[in-house]
Amino acid sequence: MNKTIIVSNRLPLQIDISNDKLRITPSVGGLATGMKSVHEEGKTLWIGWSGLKEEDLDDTLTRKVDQAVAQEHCAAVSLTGKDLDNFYYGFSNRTLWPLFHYFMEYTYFENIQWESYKRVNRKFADMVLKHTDDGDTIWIHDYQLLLLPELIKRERPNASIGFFLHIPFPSYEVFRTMPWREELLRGMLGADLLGFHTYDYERHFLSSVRRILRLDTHFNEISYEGRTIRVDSFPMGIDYRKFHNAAIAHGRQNEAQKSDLQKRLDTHLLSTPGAKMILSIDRLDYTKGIPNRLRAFEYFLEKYPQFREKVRFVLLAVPSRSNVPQYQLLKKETDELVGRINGRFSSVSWTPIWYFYRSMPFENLIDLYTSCDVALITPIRDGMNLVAKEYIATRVDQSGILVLSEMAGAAKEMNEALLINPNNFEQIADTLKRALEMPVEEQAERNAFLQQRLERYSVDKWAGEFLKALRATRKLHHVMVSR
Ligand code: ADQ
Repeated sequence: MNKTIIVSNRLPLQIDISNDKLRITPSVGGLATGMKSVHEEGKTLWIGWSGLKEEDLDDTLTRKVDQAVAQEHCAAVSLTGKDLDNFYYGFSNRTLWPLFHYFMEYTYFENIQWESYKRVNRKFADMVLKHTDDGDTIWIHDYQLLLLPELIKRERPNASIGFFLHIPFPSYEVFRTMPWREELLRGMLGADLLGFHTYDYERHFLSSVRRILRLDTHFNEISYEGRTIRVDSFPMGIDYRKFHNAAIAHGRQNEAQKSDLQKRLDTHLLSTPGAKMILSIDRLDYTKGIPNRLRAFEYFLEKYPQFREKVRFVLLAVPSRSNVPQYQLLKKETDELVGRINGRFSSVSWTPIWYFYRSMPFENLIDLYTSCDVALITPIRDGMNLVAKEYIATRVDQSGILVLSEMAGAAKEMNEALLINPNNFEQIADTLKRALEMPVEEQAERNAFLQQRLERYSVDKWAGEFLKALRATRKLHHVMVSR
């Protein structure tokens, strides 16, 4: 019987080892949640890195890890510290990530890292080939594995291979600067179906294929090496019910059930009549526009002093890729900006910014989403942005306003949010004022539309639609071959 294989850089689980004992916990990230419905059917295998370096495991531990992940229907690809430096922190996060997000000044092109990227994609391919037969369906995720579709297609020509990119695909003018642009495109074209979050990314990809590889494209199809490849957009959703129901349960908590964070939030809201809270949540990443957001907030306090002592900005930044130099600089810049703004505007009873630099458990995310009147999400570039969707899903009484950057893929489907250009401080300050003063009726009207859409296009629908389209391309292929 044909199998379905999911491949991503990381497995959807966290492994902790202490005294040679393993503890496995499932990951809570968007991808892990999204694929849960597919993976839980039990007929799929998920291939990826376990999160543990090869050097840290002896033969016995390796065997234990393999057995433990196998029980979760997963298989682990083994990566060394050097692989991580060059493939993950190197080519993936110092070349592809900045380039695809239009941060050309942060983009390094280094041959050693490219060679490692090819080697690690080969390692993934070997693991996939070990576990697949020719008729299987294989769904590959994200920018760390751009070469994998071709490596598999060569050996499994009848497998249905799908590829989904979670970050933007940049315009041709940016992509063409990549020294290995042809190899990367040909790598991706090993897939039968290529999925992107938005139509724009799809268009950019098709344009690079036409102009760099000189291939013919017909609407969203590419003819390549006797195959027809389909390219389409599949905007990723969230587990709407999980967030919405958690917010309903949260609203029913009595005092004893509340978290310490919630108690602090309540104290603040009760002690300041008319107090409002603005929230932002992201990984500490330069694409997320955190310094811009802070400067825009500072400008807002300058321009509209009536909001001083009334509005608090809760900034939650999750540590990320902290051994890449740009991320260290960003951390320093963020710390300094928060310090400067708090130093400048704080009074005895009020601090304008509450800054958390850590990951938080799901319960605390719900505390924040449900307590804050405005979500201020201002990426400079973002493939989609799930936080914007999660915020709306938790607004059970349909109050709350989402202020969202036009540069996030999510803006394409969230027209009822207040959309801003993250580089326009004047516009952000005015929009914040508008959000804080918006009548509840208007908030409810906007959120009703947003919620309906998010509920309809939930993440399992996204996964289901992609797999349906992938299986349909296989049928199309069979019809064309038998003609
Ligand atoms: P990310 O860049 O990681 O994802 P995002 O889409 O916002 O960005 O997803 C972040 C996830 O992490 C959310 O589900 C959020 O709840 C969770 N999270 C954020 N802060 C947290 C915290 N402090 N503690 C715990 N959890 C936290 C990449 C792309 C995006 C794209 C997704 C999915 O960069 O553009 O939307 O993949 O394709």
